[in-house]
Amino acid sequence: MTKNFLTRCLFLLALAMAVIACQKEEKKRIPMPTTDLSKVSLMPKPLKTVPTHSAFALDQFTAIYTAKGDTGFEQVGKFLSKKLKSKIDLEIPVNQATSNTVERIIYINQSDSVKLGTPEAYQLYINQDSIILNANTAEGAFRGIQTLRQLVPETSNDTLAEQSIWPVPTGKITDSPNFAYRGSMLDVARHFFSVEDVKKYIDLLSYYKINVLHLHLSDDQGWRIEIKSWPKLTEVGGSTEVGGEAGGFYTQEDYKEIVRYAAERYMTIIPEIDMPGHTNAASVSYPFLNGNGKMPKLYEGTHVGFSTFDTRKDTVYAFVDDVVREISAITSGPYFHIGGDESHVTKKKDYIYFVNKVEKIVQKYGKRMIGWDEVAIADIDSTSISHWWSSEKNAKKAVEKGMQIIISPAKKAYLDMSYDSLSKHGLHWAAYIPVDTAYVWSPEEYGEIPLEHILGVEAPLWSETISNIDELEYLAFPRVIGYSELSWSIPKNRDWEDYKIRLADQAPFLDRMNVKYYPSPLIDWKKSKFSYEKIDKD
Ligand code: TNX
Repeated sequence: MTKNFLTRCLFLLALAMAVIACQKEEKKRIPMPTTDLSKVSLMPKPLKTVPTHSAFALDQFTAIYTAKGDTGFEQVGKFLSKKLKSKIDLEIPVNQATSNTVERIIYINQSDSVKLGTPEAYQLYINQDSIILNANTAEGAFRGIQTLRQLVPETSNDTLAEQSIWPVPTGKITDSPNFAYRGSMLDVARHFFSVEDVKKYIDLLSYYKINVLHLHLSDDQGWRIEIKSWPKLTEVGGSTEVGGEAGGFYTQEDYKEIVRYAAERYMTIIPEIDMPGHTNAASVSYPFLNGNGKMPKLYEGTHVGFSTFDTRKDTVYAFVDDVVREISAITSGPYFHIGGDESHVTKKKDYIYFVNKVEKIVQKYGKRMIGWDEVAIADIDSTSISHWWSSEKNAKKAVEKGMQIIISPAKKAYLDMSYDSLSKHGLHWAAYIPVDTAYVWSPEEYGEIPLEHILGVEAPLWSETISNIDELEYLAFPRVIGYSELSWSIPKNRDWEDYKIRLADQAPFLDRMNVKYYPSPLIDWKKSKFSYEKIDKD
């Protein structure tokens, strides 16, 4: 055996290995959109899905048509077109005169026959040459197009046709929410978040059919909304935040823009002015408000429960009246949240006196009052709403008063609780909340709240430990997706094993949106098939 011969053998061996490697490469998974409607990872899970195992070929010959008039359907069609353009870079015309290039249509139809009992219900009929979305209201149609956005594959099926086609699996989806109120809360008081950040959060939430964003606009560390009759609230009270950074606030124009942007996504903004506790920033701005007997100073720490308004002064109620009036005038939704939590330095009788009076002020300006669960100890009206975060006793008291309850138990639904002891952000006074704990519980059975008293579910995100959008996203995603399913989908359709696969399949969307979600080790993100099925080349 010469050296030369050996070199040649080694060379041939290397070549053979390279060829085998190439063949293996060939056999690698090629993403192929599924034609099985029941296999697409929809989030939240729809009420009912019936696959018919074929595909609607979404392509350049597709057009969107909608119900006309001022019903809002045309805007929904345009929203869909815009979102598909950014997803797959395809321009889909909306309500343009029929031309002979149109081969397939998406029709967004106003239909009174959708008998699902809620304004947000919709039906999707996907056939080979048409997709028909039926809804009673544009709000229902808007929820329906979120499902349709999720049905369109991320990449086209280039191998099967001359032009790009995005096959949408055929079948029928019938859908309607389990709860009318599906929310998240953002604390913009402990750390301020810009209008752009809030808009991004709204846009992401609306993709998952969440329809309420509650903004915690004031706390000890900051006052975040312009009140024209009391300008120092923002000049002084808005000037700092936890950690001593610059703080910030929304002008009324900013706030109106947030409300408008949310309304475009059929989302209600709920303003919260937390009182009579959590009011240090207001009292620093106008010291006559203060009732804790100390000289108020700007506060950049994270303790709670040390501040209170002086509940026995008429001028305090004149102040509250102005604040509620100005904010209510620029809030299109029906609710006003008065906080009412952790008023540890307010005497019980003063607290009751205060809440009773403020409830009337809120009603005077045409809003329904919401308060954290403590408010149930006052003489509350049955039309007001209790926001259960901590005390089951208070929640039951609210039920006895005939009130509706929003379910936000800190142990299960607080987005500011860390995932585990290694988490970069968050607190853990209530619990560690890994992604499975966040999902595997039932709002319907949490405590003994009769179902008819449950308005819905909300996941609050307190911001003591987060100061920018990346950190916000780290705590909110992916858990908030689970809360969307807990509030939209019926218990029978919720299952952790099935959910965690669908959750992994959210990665391409979240990545495309540049969402810095927490890559929980409980989720097999890599194994995700991204809504595609494997095709075997053999
Ligand atoms: C309790 S929940 C609070 C907030 C804190 C939060 C931190 C509630 C009504 N009050 O003031 O930010 O815990 O997790």
